[in-house]
Amino acid sequence: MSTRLTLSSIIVLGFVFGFALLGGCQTARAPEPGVGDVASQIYVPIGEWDKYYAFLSGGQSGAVYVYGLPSGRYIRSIPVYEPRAGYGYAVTPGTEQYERLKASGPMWGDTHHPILSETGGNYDGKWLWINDKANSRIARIDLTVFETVEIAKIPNLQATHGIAVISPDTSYVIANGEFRAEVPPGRVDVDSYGSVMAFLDPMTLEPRFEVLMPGNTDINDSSKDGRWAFTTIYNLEGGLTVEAMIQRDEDAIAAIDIRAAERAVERGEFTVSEGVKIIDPDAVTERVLYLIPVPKNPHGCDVTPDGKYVMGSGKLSPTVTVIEIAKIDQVENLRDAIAAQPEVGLGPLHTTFDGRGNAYTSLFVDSQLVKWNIDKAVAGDPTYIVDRVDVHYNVGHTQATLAETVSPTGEYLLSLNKLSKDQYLPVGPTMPEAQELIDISGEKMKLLASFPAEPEPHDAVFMLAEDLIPHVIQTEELSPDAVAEGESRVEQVGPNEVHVYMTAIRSKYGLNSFTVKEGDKVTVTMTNVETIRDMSHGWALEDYGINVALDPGQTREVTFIADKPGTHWYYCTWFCSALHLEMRGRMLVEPADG
Ligand code: K7E
Ligand code: CUA
Ligand code: CA
Repeated sequence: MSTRLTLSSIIVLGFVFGFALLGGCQTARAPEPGVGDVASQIYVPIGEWDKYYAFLSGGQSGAVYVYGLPSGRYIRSIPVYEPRAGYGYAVTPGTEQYERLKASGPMWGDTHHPILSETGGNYDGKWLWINDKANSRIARIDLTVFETVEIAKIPNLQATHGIAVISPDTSYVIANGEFRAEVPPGRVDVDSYGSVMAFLDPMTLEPRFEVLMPGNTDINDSSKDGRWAFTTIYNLEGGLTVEAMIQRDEDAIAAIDIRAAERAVERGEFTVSEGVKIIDPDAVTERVLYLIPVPKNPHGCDVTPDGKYVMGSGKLSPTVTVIEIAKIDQVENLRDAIAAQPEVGLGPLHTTFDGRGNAYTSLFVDSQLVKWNIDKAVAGDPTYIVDRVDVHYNVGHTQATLAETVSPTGEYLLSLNKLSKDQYLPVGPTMPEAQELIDISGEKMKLLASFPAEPEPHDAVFMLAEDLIPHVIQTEELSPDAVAEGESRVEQVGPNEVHVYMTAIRSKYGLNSFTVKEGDKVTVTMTNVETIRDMSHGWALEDYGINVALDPGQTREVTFIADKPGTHWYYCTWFCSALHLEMRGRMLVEPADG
């Protein structure tokens, strides 16, 4: 009887369920995290979107990787400091992107920290910045098109490492130089090596001023009210060798009073180096710099979502130092600003938050993430450790969903692991790095998924898809220099200079062929006149190393010397239609000798 009842209820349920599906209702969605089995928590049905965008540092690839979470779908890369033919990015001399990258330094980079623009302490979906540690650069990415739009070398520093947005309204982007060198230039003896914290205009990336820093500055964050910039310092010793850098039992978290620094600039209390105003905290009338002692070679620097504390993760000390921000300029002895120093495990590197009063610290040596309660640690309650989960292996950076904003969602956490060892199919002596997705919505953490990463995963930031999607544009707006349909043409602009104007649309270029003379300087301006999303075209020119990508509505330009006589086909590099292969034409280069 009970069997029959169950069976019939299943049939009824199945009927209702199937009916609902046919009706287009979203009852097939995966259950909310914390409910159901692990597979269903990361399963996003085909055709549906992930809840989060994840922007991951691409490490030595010099790119930013975009994933969807929780599925772990790799969506695309955003090339920044490296050419990427697939997007026609910076591969071709004579294009804007190539010339911008080239002018800023080498054609590769070492990216670590993606950061997002904020309004009112929440992500506003406009910009993403990422550093290049290897070449002292920073870049700005436009999130409406997921493209790099600005790259700058930062004066007076070596090894841009920590970067951060000054909350709550992105008043500055800050970037430190991790390595101490002749800063400002002219200081040549190693005893006076220095470095700076650069306060950059978020749009132009030019420093509005820089502050001279002691030691090796590492990771940055800001207070939620825009008053303080924080950075960890691991080499107050000023050592030049590993041994020398670990002499002292204490280094510091530095707090820079931004308003005081601005007032110092107003009073003219600065020197100028490489065109940038540099403040020496020892030579100003108002206190700008506070060094709060924290144990041995700290690494991560993280401000709690409520803005109350800044934390330094111990690295060589098994502790996290919790500093009460409101006390920094109130106490006589800066040690009195330390609210707690909980022991968390071996090799604490970074700490992130769920917005419910818990901190999550990555433990490199223990290969663990540890969840601990901030209030309990501050109150001296020994039961502050809530949970531990093993990760595979040696986690570096970790970040929870929206943990850097004033509104964390406390749903997922990404563990960015330095070694994967035996986790994936073997691919030779070097194995991929690993990223693991952890559900943090419940009391206990739950490891959900693992996916490999290119070297070297450092940091990640997340945006709720519903917050970013409205900003993402579907097609480019036609620029004033766009080539209109029917206006493709060749113009002789000088004795040895030709300007070609060409449209691209399925499945034809505006010109089937054009003729130039050997040695001519040729500029090709192309517009993709498509008006629907995803209809991209390319323009690759045989034997000239040229590939230009054209998003719908986009106009791009390339300039080159026609130094190879003969027939050179150009063709579309994006499979745009059934006649994609036929979408091509010829550049005919007449030999110079006639
Ligand atoms: Cu710890 Cu550059 Cu974020 Cu890597 S830094 S881990
Ligand atoms: Cu246009 Cu293929
Ligand atoms: Ca040290």
